[in-house]
Amino acid sequence: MPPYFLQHYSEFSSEAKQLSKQWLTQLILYGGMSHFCRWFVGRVTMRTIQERKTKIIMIHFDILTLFPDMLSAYFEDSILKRAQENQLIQIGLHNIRDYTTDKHHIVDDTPFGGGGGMVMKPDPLFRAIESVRADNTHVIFFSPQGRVFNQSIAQELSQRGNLLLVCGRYEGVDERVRETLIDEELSIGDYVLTGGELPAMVLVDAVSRLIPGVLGAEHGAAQDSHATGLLEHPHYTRPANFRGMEVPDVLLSGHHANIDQWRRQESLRRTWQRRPDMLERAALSKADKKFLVQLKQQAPPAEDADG
Ligand code: 4GX
Repeated sequence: MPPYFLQHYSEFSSEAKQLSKQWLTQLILYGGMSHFCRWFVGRVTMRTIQERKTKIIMIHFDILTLFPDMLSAYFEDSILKRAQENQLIQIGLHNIRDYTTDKHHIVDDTPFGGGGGMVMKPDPLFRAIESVRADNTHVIFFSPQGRVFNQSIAQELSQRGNLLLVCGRYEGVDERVRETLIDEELSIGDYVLTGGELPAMVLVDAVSRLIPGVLGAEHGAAQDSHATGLLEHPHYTRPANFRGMEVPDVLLSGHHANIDQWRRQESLRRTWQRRPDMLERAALSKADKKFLVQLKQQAPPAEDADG
């Protein structure tokens, strides 16, 4: 006994038979497709979750400062704002002054031993750090006396889940804060600033863009200069002729192998001319080394004005 809807199948006109067959085929096909789609979407989601698990899901920055407004404007800018909306990074701004207990909310005092300037009092900083940090928090203090921040430190820090950045002002902080609460002291370069706020912004920016998903899918951080160990090749956009200045022919050729080779060689040329020290740490192929030998025969870096 066939199912009810097929009981009268033999009585269908050939046209109707044809039509019902078509519908049935479509039904099976679409059913199969939707099943496949659901399976596929599931697979992609699974893979994304697995990839995220092996890397890092999100990084949480806390920043202690006397001037939180200086930082909030920057973090509400496009890329870092989107990263926060997408739950890839979290940024907590905390005013050190909120952790004072005295009537006048005083955060600084004159140095023991005399001399000029002011020193940040230990108590507000102790209270702030102890209340904000978690067990796994890495506490960073900015000063010119720290290890000089670079791309590999940014990479290292991007593997951590919780960073607490302490921004000092005045002539410095009470030494007991450093000794007791600071895990690492960093400098962003050999010059003197008025506070740790700019270094904190620099660190958050450099570390955040290494978190998968913060930059667009198209532009990952993997191709960065410093990630590849070389400086970047020159870039051009339209027009091909701007005030008589031409774009190199190879970039207009559409020949991708040649374009890749040109870019690689210009990277090597730039690095050799401007930062020869970086070549010692770069990962170089046989072809790269051969090209460098040629370059070095042509001219030493200091004498070569520009490429
Ligand atoms: N890279 N500064 C910190 C306050 C201070 C003074 C003495 C400790 C001891 C800087 C830099 C920097 C200026 C931030 C002094 N803290 N920080 N500030 N360069 O110059 O990170």
